[in-house]
Amino acid sequence: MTIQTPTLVPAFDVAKVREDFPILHTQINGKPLVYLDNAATTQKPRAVIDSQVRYYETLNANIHRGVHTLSQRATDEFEGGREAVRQFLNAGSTREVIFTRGTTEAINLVAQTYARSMLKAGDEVLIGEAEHHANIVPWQMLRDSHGTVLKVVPVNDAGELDMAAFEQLLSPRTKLVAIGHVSNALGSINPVASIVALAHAAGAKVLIDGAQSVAHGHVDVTALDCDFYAFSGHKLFGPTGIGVLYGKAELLEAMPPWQGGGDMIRTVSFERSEWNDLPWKFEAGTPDIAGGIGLKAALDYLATLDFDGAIRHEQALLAYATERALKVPGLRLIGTAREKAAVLSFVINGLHPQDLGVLLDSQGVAIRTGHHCAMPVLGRYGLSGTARASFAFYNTHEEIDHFFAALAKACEILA
Ligand code: 7TS
Repeated sequence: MTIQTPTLVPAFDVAKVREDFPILHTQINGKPLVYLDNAATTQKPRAVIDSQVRYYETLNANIHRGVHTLSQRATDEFEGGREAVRQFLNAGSTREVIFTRGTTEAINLVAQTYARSMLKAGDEVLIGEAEHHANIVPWQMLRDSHGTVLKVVPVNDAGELDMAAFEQLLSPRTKLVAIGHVSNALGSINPVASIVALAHAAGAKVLIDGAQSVAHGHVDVTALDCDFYAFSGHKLFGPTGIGVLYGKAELLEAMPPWQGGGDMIRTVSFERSEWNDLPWKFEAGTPDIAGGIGLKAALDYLATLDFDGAIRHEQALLAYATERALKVPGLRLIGTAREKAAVLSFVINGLHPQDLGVLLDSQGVAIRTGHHCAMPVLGRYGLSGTARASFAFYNTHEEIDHFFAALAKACEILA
């Protein structure tokens, strides 16, 4: 993920972009919606919403199995989604793009197929301290069933991965490094290119959890040279229910399938079955066809945007919100990494994050409160939850002003 530093370029036209997102013009509790929960899920542009109606009105048929025209059209569009993802990630081939339900399923796929077949008792899996539960629990399950060892790379007080500790923990026993690209609880951007290079030098493979990165910067899996990369469509302006596991073809070829059923086989007899080619070997059963088509619509939409401008705009929002947050009495920022994306996580002296969330909601402001499915790293800061505002390119400076006015009111009520 590359975030470029600002240069003299035209400003990103946020007002125009907001027109593309119908939900941004709704009222919540009688107030204009200020949607700052983008790390949980992003809103959908009209093009994505329309793609769903168009699919069910004009294309609906099961894919990969019908000779009839509708089935072929649906298949072409769904597979077109795969090609759009390939281009978006700069993967070498659509064989390397597996559709899943989301990041969680993509990580579980790697844990249950790659790791179960390639790792043996005593082999080590390295994860970061700030991982989402989706990148912790599958490795614990593997450890408990398989005897692998789970090791954790700590973060420093700012929420940055301790790279010296990472290098120390890497050893010939390390077989897999599973690391988030961007932390959902802290916003820290991990130096994934260095992590991949170091891990490869030690003989380990690397899985990157890209759930929080794809919407906030360019990702190039070929340049990164990562072995696996996972993300969710719904955090990238696409529908829920569809996500992606990118994997290097030679690894995917060597991995056994995980779910058995239709579409993932070439032949079946009662004695034995032969697996289908990549990527379908990992896609048993009817997939989320509308989801794949909707994800393509999201990627097509992003391609029409000034994405570099969008990223700069988001970085400006983050800088502005951070500056304002530091002036709020009693506010403590959780996650102050030098390289950060789109997340402002905080606590305020003695106030329960959930109370803040409820009072903000009553003023139309949507944030997330709680442990953000990252309990271990919050524990590191002695917390069980934070309030988290997370931004997308359609947010505005005015919305941040509104958020801080609502926050001041909430603090006044709770004081
Ligand atoms: N990994 C990271 C880093 C995440 O932030 C999330 C979801 C996931 C994995 C799981 O993604 P899913 O689409 O499979 O559910 N994070 C959040 C969040 O921060 N608030 O709600 C969901």
